[in-house]
Amino acid sequence: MSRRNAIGAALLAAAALVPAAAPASDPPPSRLLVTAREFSLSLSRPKVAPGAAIVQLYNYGEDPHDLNLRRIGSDRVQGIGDVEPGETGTLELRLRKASRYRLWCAIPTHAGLGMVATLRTKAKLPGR
Ligand SMILES: [Cu+2]
Repeated sequence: MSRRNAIGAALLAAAALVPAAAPASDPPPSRLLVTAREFSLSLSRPKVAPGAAIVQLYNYGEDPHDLNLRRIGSDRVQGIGDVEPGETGTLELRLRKASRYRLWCAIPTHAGLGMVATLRTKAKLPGR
């Protein structure tokens, strides 16, 4: 084998090691930013794609806040614990399609003062 052919063979071998692209059934996660302040929760978008999701809570307020999330019709609560002012907390979860989720801050009195929001998910998974 000539030197040039040897290099070519090495490049082909390296190309075979490059991982295949992620399958269409595994789209990138939806992302939602929730901004907390006294006393509101603002969503970066009202509706996101179902499936894997990354929710972040940014505390733009002066007091600690947390974030709880429950699909309407379910008892399961997922959440982000206390986040200090200026800090961000992150939650990775899976969202069901065509659902509504209640979001709230569970620190006493905060939800009643307005720290509640509703998130909706689209009917279809992305890429299907
Ligand atoms: Cu709060």
